[in-house]
Amino acid sequence: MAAKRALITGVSGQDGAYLARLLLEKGYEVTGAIRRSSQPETVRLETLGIAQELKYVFCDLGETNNLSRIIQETEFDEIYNLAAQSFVGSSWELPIYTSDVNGLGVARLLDAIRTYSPQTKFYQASTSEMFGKVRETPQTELTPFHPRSPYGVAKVYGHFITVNYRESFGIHATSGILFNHESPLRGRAFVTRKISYALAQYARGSGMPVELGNLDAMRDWGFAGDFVEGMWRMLQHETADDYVLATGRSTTIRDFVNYTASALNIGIDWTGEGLDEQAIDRRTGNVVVRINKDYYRPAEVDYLIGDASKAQDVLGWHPKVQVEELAEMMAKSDFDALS
Ligand code: NAP
Ligand code: F7E
Repeated sequence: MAAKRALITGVSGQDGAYLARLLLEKGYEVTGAIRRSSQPETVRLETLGIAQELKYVFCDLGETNNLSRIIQETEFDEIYNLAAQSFVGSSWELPIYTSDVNGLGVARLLDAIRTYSPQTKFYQASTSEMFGKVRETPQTELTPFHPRSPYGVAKVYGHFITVNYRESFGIHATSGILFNHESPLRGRAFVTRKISYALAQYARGSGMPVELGNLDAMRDWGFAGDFVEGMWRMLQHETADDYVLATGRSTTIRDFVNYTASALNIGIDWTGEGLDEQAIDRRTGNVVVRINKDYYRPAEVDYLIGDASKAQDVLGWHPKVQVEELAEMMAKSDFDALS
C-alpha cells in the first residue's frame, strides 16, 4: 500500500517537530511547510534527528496563491495546520498580523482544500485560550468561548471556519482544542521554558534571577509528545469533530517554578507579595525569581483546566506525562545542554 501523505504547516515549531516524528514512525511521507527566511529554521527537526527525512515546501499562511499551489500539486491525505503567531503576549503588539495568520490563514487553507482536494482530512490547531475568561470549570467542547487576547480572538475565527467548512462542504475538518503543552523544544518566550532555561543557568552558576509576571495564573500543562498523538488520532476517526486535549490538572506558575527548582536541587523560599514577591535561594540568600510588571498581560486568562473525556472515550487518547515529570524533563534537558 502507498504511504500516506501528510502536510504539516508550522513544522519548524514545537508541535510540528514532534508530529513529524510521529508520522514518520507511522510510515507517512511527510511534507513540512516552512517560511522562507534568510536561514531556514529546522533546528527542532535536527534535534529530533529527522530533518533529512522530510520533504519541504515554502509556505506562508498570509499568501493565498501559494497555499493553493501546494495543495493542487500534491494530493495530501492529511493536512495539519499548526502554523500560527502562537505567542499570546505578542498578539497585543501584532493584532492585525495575528488575526490574518491565525484567523484568515485557516480560511485560505480550507478554501484551497475545498477547491482542489476536498477528500483531504484537515486538522486545525485550536486552543484553550479561546475559553479565556472561563464560563465553566472544567472546560469541554461545549463550553462557550470568551477569548482575552487578539491571539484567542483570531483562534476562535479559525475554530469556527473549520466547523463551518465541515458543515457546509462535508470536509473532514477537525478542530483540536488543546490546552498548554510543553517540552524541551518549547520556545524560550513561553513561561515554562523561560523558567526551565533560567533555573538551569542558575544551577550552573549564573547567579542571575529570572523575571516573571503573574505567578497566580493557572494552566493545565501536558507534554507535547502526548498531544501530537491526539492530533493524529483525531484524523484517523471516521468522522470529523471537535476535541479537547488536556490533562485535567491545573498548576500555578509559582508551582511550576517549585517543581523546576526541586528537579535542579535549588532550595527556594517565597517571600513578599504582589510585585515584591521573590523566590530566595535557601542556601545562598540569592534572588532566584523576581517580578517584573512588564510581563503582566493587558487581560489575563486566570485559570484553565480541561476535561478531555470525549477524546478519551472516542479516540482512546490518554496523556501520560504529569506536570512534575514535565518540569523535570525540561529542567534536566536545559541543564544538560548547558554543560
Ligand atoms: P510554535 O512552536 O510557536 O510554532 C509555530 C509555527 O508556526 C512555527 O513553525 C512558525 O514558523 C510557524 N508560523 C508562524 N507564522 C507563520 C506564517 N505566517 N506562515 C506559516 N508559518 C508560520 O507553536 P507550537 O507550540 O508548536 O503550536 C503549534 C500550534 O498549536 C499553533 O497554531 C499554536 O497556536 C497552537 N496551540 C499551541 C498550544 C501549546 O500549548 N503549544 C496549545 C494550543 C494550541 P517559524 O519557525 O518560521 O516562526
Ligand atoms: O503563559 C504567565 C502568563 O506564554 C502562560 C501558547 O502555546 O498556550 C500558550 O499560551 C501564563 C500566562 O502561555 C510570565 O501571564 C507569568 O498566564 O507560557 P505562556 P499561554 O499564554 O498560556 C496556549 C494554550 C496557546 O494556545 C498559545 O499558543 O504564564 N506568565 N510570567 C508569563 N508568561 C510568559 N510568557 N512570560 C512570563 O514571564
